[in-house]
Amino acid sequence: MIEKTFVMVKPDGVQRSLIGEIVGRLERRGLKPVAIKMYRMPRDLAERFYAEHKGKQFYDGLINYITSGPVVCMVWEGEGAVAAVRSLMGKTNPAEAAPGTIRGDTALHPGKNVIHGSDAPASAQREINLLFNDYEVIDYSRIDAEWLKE
Ligand code: IDP
Ligand code: MG
Repeated sequence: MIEKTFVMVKPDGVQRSLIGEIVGRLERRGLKPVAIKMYRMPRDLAERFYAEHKGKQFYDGLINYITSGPVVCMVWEGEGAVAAVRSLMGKTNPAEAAPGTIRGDTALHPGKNVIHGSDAPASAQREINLLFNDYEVIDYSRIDAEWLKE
């Protein structure tokens, strides 16, 4: 199934010059970027974005972290895009993330884990709607489309 997923380079990823590395890995996997923008997340939006974590011990730190600097917000599309990005990202705690994954290769602490990716198609849609207007998500085909499917 062709899906869209929401991906964000978190403030530490931007500060540590990992935007290109992350975009490159998603491109190389065969996923197609359909929206990209740099953004500074206001606190109220961060709270809506991470509403499911309200009340957890790491919540305040998480909101401070995600609003601490610019992020790069993106929508990526492709066959099974949600799971593809989750597998490229690696586990939430970089200490447990496999080598070869983005977190396993670039991060050390769960509170600074470089990248966000939606965990299901429904949350992807919710997150895309929070960060993008319809006209910012581009509908186009790429020349390699035939070479990415059976
Ligand atoms: P995910 O980003 O892999 O989907 P979630 O469980 O949805 O992980 O948590 C959202 C974010 O909250 C994580 O990416 C991480 O930045 C932060 N977080 C989760 N657990 C911890 C923790 O134990 N300590 C500090 N930050 C955490
Ligand atoms: Mg999550």
